Amino acid sequence: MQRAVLSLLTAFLACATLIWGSAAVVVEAAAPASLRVQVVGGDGLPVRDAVVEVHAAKAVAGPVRFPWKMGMGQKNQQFVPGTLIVAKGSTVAFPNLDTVRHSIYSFSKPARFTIELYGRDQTRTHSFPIVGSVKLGCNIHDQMRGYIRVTDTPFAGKTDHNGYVTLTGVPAGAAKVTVWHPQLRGMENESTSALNVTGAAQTHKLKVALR
Ligand SMILES: [Cu+2]
Repeated sequence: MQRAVLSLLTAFLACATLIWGSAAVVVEAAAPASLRVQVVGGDGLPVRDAVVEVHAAKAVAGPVRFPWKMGMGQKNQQFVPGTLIVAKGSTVAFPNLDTVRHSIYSFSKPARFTIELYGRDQTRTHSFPIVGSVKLGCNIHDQMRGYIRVTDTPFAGKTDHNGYVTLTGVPAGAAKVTVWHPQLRGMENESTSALNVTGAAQTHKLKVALR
């Protein structure tokens, strides 16, 4: 009796291993390729807070969504985060987390607007229906600078302090990669180049000229 149970168990384990093993293989094959991009300046040093956008040859269906908050706070007389990527059409919240009042203005082409002074723990919102970059300022505090990058691709991210950003799920094939940074030399502070996405994990180094 005991032996019968044991052999049954062995058979079950062997079967489970087989199923588990093949499932693991399938998952691996279906996993989206990750594309790692490093942005460096002319001196070879990493550029942080650069926005990298990849437009694949094949359009991606469905709305663009990002995992981070569509919010730009004001804290310690700074816009936080200093650079925010949002999907085209997003509404961004601007909570004032300071004890002093702030205003917000932008003269940038994709979104010209003014939000009058508002105080502590108050929030204002603004929508961004046009793709491009928006430079924010405050009428009271001249040193306050914030940037909103409005994009229409889900493959977008901001570089870390080592200049790296990882974009997942980019379809293989010919693609266009755009880097934006407020100090980048060139039209609209952008630099665009062609890129072949292999479908496997790959790292792509992009050199840009900064002011
Ligand atoms: Cu201010």
